[in-house]
This record gives sequence, structure tokens and C-alpha cells, in this order.
Amino acid sequence: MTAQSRQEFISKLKHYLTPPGEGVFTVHTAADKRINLQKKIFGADAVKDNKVREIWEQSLEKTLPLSKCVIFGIPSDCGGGIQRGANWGPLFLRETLINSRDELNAYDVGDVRTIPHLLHDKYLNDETISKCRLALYKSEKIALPVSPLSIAYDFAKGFHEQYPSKSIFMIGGDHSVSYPMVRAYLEAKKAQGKKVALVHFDAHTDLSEERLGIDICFGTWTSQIMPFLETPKHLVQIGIRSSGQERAYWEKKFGHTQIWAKDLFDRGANAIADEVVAELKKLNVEEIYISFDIDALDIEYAGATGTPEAGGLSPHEPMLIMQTLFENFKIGGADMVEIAPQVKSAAVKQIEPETTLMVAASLSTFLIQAMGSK
Ligand SMILES: [Mn+2]
Repeated sequence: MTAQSRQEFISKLKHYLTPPGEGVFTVHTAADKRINLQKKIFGADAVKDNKVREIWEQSLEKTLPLSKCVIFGIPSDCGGGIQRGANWGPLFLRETLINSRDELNAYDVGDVRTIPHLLHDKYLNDETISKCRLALYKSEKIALPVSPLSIAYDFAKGFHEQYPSKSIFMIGGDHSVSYPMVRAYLEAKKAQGKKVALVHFDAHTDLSEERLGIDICFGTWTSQIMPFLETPKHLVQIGIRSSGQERAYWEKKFGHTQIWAKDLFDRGANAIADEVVAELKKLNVEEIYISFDIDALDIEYAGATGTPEAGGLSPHEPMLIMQTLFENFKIGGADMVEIAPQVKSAAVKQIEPETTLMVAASLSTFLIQAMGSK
């Protein structure tokens, strides 16, 4: 297969992505947030004169190549399943980011155009693919993917081919959206001959092999990514505390490293960070991908999520671990997933979604700045 040209790549983005904040198919819901975000990115006149798409399309060619790290939204929660609502994560988190900082030093490439009933093209028949191509691309003959995970994979694969030293900060979405991003990242780095590791913050292992017959979803994506790692030791999970199995079961089954929330409290974030760095250095890891499920944090900080869990981390703990990782490795890719701004369980006491969004924004800002700087 011959590599696609830069022009072909950009042309695909115009088809299967949307300007930032437009990936959820709706007119009125959260329109105030979308307008506020687009005014800040494109200017008030662009929004007033209906020029957002035109300016965004030009920016794909002109501005994207200038930024070391790009922001990318996958507003899909089709891979979730306990309490959905993470499809609003990309818009709400971006708006919090842009309201709390003037300069993020990252180009926002936009959102996946999301058909909310679809997950991955491999689950679809030809008739459905044709109909969805007609809906998204106005032609059945445009041979582009139609499901959010398939579009995200095509985008990330093309991005790493076109810009081998740039990084993507992805905002989800339920955790299934990390599968295409991490897979494309691992494949690209393997082709570059780089040794990389995946550091996964989460209350849950996401290591089921299937869930009701579905092999790529929020509860399975990590087990499905495992074959793309050079060794299972290149996966480190941090913050685990809600699992049907003991820690020994998972580590024995997959051969990777798990750090449960309790280990972290017993030994302290500093010691854990040093251990993780030492282990990954021993394995000659050069670069890491950080996948951050907001429910790694305690329910007190992350109530606006599908499965909030007590007994979790305080924001300064993952921050400290990520800072130590960044001092020792390049962060080559990252994501922030499972923020469901319109979800609130009865157990949540604090003001939501503001609390979750502010905490997620501060962790995200660190990751974006880190990726933009080396
Ligand atoms: Mn997860």
C-alpha cells in the first residue's frame, strides 16, 4: 500500500472530522458552550458570519503543521454501558480548558463526526456502511470509515505517518475510544523502532476479553491493546480498586504491572513514580502514552463520570507521577476520557460537573504542555 499524500490526508479530515465542538449531532443542546468555544478559537465574527467551517478547513493546512501537539475529540459513548454521557466530554472539557487559560500551545484539529449508534465498522454490514456513507459524506462511493472508532484509527494512523514527531491529546468519550488511538500510536512507534509503554490511570482494569460478545468497549479495550505492545511489561495500570478479581489474577493472566489505589496510599506517589520509572528504564522504554480515565480519581474529585468510585486518588497523586514520568521520558501521546458532564450520581456531594471539569482541565493542561515542549 502506498502512503497517502498530505493533500489526501487533509481531504479526509474535512470529510470525517468537524470543527472543534461540533462532533455531537445536535443543533440546540449545549449550543452556548459550542458557540463560546468557537468564538474563542475562531473569533466572534467567524461565528456570526457562519465562517467557522471555512476557517477551520484552512487551518488544517496552515496551522496544524505548526503545532507539536494537537487536541482531538472523540465524542462517542457507544462503547460505554453503565451510565453513558461521555459523548459530551470533548466539548465541555475544551470549554473549561479554553476559559481557564488563554494559551494552550496546541492546535485543535476538531472532533470525529460521530454517529452515536455506531462503535466500530467491523460490527456493521455493507448496507449499513453504505447508508452511513451517504449520510456523512453525501456519497456511498467515498470509501471512508463511518464509525467513531474506525474514523479515529484512520485519522491517528494518517497523522503519525504525516507528522512522525507530533503528538495527539485525545479527549473522549467512553474508554473504548482509547483503543484506536493507542493502537495507531503503538504501530507508528514500532515502525519508527521506538520502545514505548502505556501508562493507564483507572479505577478499573478494562481487561475483560469481551463484554456481552463485544470485544472492543470500555471494559475490554486494554486486553485488546495488549497484543500491540512489545511485551506486557510495557503496560502499567495505576489507581485500580474496583475489580471482580484480585490483583494477582490480572498480573498472572497478562504479565503486566498493576498499582492499586491502596498500594499508592501505602507507599506514597513519590515512591511509586520512582519505581515505575526504574522499571520502564530497565526495559529501555524511550517514550510513553498516558491514558487517563477520570474515574481513577476519587468520587470526591470526579463525580461527573459513568462509574464514579470511592477510595480513589487525589489529583496531586497522578500529577506527581506524570511529572516524574515526563522528567524521564517523552510523552508521545495521551488522552483524558470518561468525563460525563451531565451525569450525577446521588453519592456525589460536590458541585458538578464543575469539580470534575476543573480537575480534568488541570491534568490535561499538564499533558498538553508536556507534549508541546519535547
Ligand atoms: Mn477505563
